[in-house]
Amino acid sequence: MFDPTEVGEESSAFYREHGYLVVRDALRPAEVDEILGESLSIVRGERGEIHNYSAPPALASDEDVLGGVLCIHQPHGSSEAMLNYLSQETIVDVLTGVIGPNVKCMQSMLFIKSSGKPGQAWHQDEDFIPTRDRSLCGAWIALDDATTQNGCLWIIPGSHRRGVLWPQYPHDDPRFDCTVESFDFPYTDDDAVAVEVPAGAVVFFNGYTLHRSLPNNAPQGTFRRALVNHYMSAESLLPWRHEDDKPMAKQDYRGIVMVAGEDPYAYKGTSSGNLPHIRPDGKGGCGDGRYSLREFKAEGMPKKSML
Ligand SMILES: O=C(O)CCC(=O)C(=O)O
Repeated sequence: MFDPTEVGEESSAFYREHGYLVVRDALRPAEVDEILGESLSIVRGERGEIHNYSAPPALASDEDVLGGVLCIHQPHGSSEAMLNYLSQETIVDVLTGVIGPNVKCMQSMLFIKSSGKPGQAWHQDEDFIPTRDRSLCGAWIALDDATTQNGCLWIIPGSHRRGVLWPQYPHDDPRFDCTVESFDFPYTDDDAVAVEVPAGAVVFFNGYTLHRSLPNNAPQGTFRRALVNHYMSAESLLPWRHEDDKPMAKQDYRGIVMVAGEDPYAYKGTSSGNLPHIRPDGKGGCGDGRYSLREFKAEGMPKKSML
């Protein structure tokens, strides 16, 4: 695993070749502490309402409050600190190296992932956030030391290169949350590397790179927190949400934040974006229509929505 402290052409070349890159000490300890403090305020409901989430009683302990949440999507929609961290200096340096001079962000996710919480099954982020030029890049900021025990990322190096989106199915594997799983790709779990990183490191990964995380099996009362921000080239339209009656080829989601360079579509304006919301962790089941891979292959596509 290439693991530079300095970013530059060599690290961009590694990213292009392997589909990911680790930058240690990308954030100073004070920056990590600020994000952790802000995370607690968000989960306590002090930064405004979060769709499908009820803020806990004021007297609840920090551990209990954090322990109830797997992930909050779009925290930058309610927290100014989270919004500012979209443009953190080292992160933007790497992004302009691997994406180009003009970079926009469309998503943030704050994973709290306390002990006992599930991981995310194999997937490619471009399946969920399609770009037109394969420029999607996740910047996964470790807020705690991430280990195989507490559910670090696993990545299949080079899996982005073919530019293929593999099929997905609604798995029934209790190790993972309810999001669909990619399958039928020409790699095995043995091809994956565990990306164990200290707090303050950032893992950058391409939108076609297959990745997953396993459950947090660390002792009760501990967390594997990470803030994951997603970026792409500002030149690409973003056909992410069907917002009006435009044909598919013209769809361009504008709930974006520019973090570098110029927005060639600035004349369209921006929208406020998806509201902050909670990601279901599958506790209590994932609903009907979950399949083992064998059943899925035998029975074909389920009628219900797979997402
Ligand atoms: O942090 C994790 O456990 C999973 C993150 C992930 O899969 C993603 O950001 O796409």
